Amino acid sequence: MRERHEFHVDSARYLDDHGKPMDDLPALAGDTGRVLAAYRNMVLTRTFDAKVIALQRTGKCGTYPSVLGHEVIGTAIGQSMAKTDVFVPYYRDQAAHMLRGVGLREMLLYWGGDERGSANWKNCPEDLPISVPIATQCCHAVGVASAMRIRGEERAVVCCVGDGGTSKGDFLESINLAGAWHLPVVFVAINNHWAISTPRSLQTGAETIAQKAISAGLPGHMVDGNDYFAISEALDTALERARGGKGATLIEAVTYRLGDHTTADDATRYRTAEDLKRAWGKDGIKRLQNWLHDNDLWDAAKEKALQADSKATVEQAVEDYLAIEAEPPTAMVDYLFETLPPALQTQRERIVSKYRGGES
Ligand SMILES: Cc1ncc(C[n+]2csc(CCOP(=O)(O)OP(=O)(O)O)c2C)c(N)n1
Ligand SMILES: [Mg+2]
Repeated sequence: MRERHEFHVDSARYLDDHGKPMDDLPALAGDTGRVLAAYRNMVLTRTFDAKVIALQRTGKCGTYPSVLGHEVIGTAIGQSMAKTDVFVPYYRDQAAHMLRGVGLREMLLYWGGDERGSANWKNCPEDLPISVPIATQCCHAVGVASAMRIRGEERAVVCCVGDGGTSKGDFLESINLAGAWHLPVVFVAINNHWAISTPRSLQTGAETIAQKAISAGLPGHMVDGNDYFAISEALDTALERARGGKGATLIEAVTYRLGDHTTADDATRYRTAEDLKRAWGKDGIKRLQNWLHDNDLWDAAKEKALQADSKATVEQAVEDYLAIEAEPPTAMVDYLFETLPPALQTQRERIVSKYRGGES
């Protein structure tokens, strides 16, 4: 006798590429304030992103990973999370940080290669600061989530990871633990089709990334990450489930990385203009803008005002950022230990002798 064990992965989207509903929308679409706030955050994120790239190109900012194409996912995360939840991000989560209380100036300080931005994390609930991990953050997320469970708190963790990150052992070990211990964590695997120059098709033999959840005993959902309603609904449901003690969820949010991997990359070397053009046709910001227009919630004048407002907000943040004097090169080692170990002490002396005025 044979028994059959069946598993499935569902996928969700509500709006077509032009913003026309393909199905009845979830109730959250009726929350006009929420939807408009989301649209504003997406536009601000995109404005900020373009400006940081320009700053990097003119030597005023360090290497920066563009968030182009991820604005809808980050915005939905920032909105769905409660203040008491903890965000464990990766390096392309600017849209969520903005809604979690991280200032644009603080992000500029971080990407500018100046860690003083970390002082301002006091404004954020208890989030882990921006970092540049591939999947190590998943281990941190289950650690934070198990602390919440031990303390019996009604809180949850949201952890972001890229499609490339889901090939790593620390991601797989973390979802396994989250499943075994029923931890209050929502993993958002952001499938932007690329891991630097490695395409999604070479990343894994699995048909979907969401199905990795099955091996860990978690629900796995695939959602269109350019569909604000689909991703928000999936997050709301998964977070409620986690906070209610029902365990973890893996959401695969599908989008496309519309920019280079970072400002140190040139994606034209490994992908075609046609692919990029096709991806722009699915842009989530334009899709939501069309929907807002169709529902008489938006017009050209409002768009013009929002663009001007976003630009002014970003310009002010840049002005504040540029007004802060850069740390001397010795700052690289000065805040690591109370007493510097000998090897770092030697490095510090070299910095001081090499750079006049290197002393802080
Ligand atoms: C352990 C480790 N291996 C490799 C790298 C170099 N690296 C940085 S980002 C990246 C690609 C990650 O791709 P993905 O997880 O899909 O995220 P995306 O950048 O597409 O958002 C790689 C290989 C690294 N930082 N750390
Ligand atoms: Mg990727």
